[in-house]
Amino acid sequence: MIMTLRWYGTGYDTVTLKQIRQIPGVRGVISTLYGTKPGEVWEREEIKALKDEIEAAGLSLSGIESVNVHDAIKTGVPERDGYIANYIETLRRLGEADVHTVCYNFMPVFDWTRTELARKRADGSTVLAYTQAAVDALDPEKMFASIAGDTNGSVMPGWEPDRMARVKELFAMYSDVDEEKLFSNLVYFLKAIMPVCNEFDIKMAIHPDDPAWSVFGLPRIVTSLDKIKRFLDAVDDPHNGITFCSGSYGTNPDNDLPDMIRALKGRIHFAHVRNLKFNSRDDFEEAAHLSSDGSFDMYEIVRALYETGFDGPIRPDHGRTIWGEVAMPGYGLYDRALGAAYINGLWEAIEKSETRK
Ligand SMILES: [Mn+2]
Repeated sequence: MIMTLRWYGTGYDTVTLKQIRQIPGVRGVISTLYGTKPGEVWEREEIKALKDEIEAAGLSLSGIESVNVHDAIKTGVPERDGYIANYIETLRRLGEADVHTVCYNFMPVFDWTRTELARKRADGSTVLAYTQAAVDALDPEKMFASIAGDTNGSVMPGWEPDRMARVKELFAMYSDVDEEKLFSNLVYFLKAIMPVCNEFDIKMAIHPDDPAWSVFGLPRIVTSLDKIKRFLDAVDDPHNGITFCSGSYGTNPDNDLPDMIRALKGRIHFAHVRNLKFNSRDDFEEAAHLSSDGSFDMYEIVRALYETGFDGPIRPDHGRTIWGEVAMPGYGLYDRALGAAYINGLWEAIEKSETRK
């Protein structure tokens, strides 16, 4: 595995490359051209500038999170072919720049859903949290306004204000898109992009839906092992793979995370590792990465990645906000650095105990 941290870019992130370089074992960052809009072709100069800046700091650009997929592709309207052509061109340019891992998602309207961005835990830290009752009581158009006060001035990826201003319109676009239609639109997209992925060895890593069930009646197709297998089989190419995000699949306690990792051997191209604490089945909050702080067995998750020969980029996922840091919720430096150190420690222990046998 290659330990990485997500980095939003100069001007967007409160964390600097210099700081990331000082986290032991972190070799790369996962980034994106944050200023681009879904559907645009990425400029070669901008890709190069991002890469050069990261490399000048002694790190690698280990992957892109995300190249966002335009709503026309997700909804399958006739304009999708033009947007797919643009997506292919962006992938080509990333491939030419020696980028080989691309994360994306196929979630309608909302990239991810939380009901609180700063729930206080017993230790005084604040975390993102989700309560089903709050979602059920909420008008989706007001979702953004209800959490916007807690973003510490950051623009939350997937919750950009200009996008949220169009929520009503977005819901209308998806009104006749059910799970089957969304699935066939995903397959159509994947079949179209596989040739360029093969040409440049670009591993596509779809991010799961978060949470792993339908919210606001919107369809969700990346939520469980059965559903993942269905689209991996539909486009059976090793470049069609997944991001294994423990904190997203883990929102559904029926998902056996280590078992999923083993079943998906060879198709996991990127790993997000984080822990959740369940207060009830319908209420969870993000925890420190340490197993005992949450509900997941992080040792078993990392062990399953090790045993399946996972060699892609891995990153600690959302961290708690601690030590007075002011940062984008989930994306401060301190707790993610602790998470990286912890995952590195688990990995070293597993590797050494395995090779000593
Ligand atoms: Mn994730």
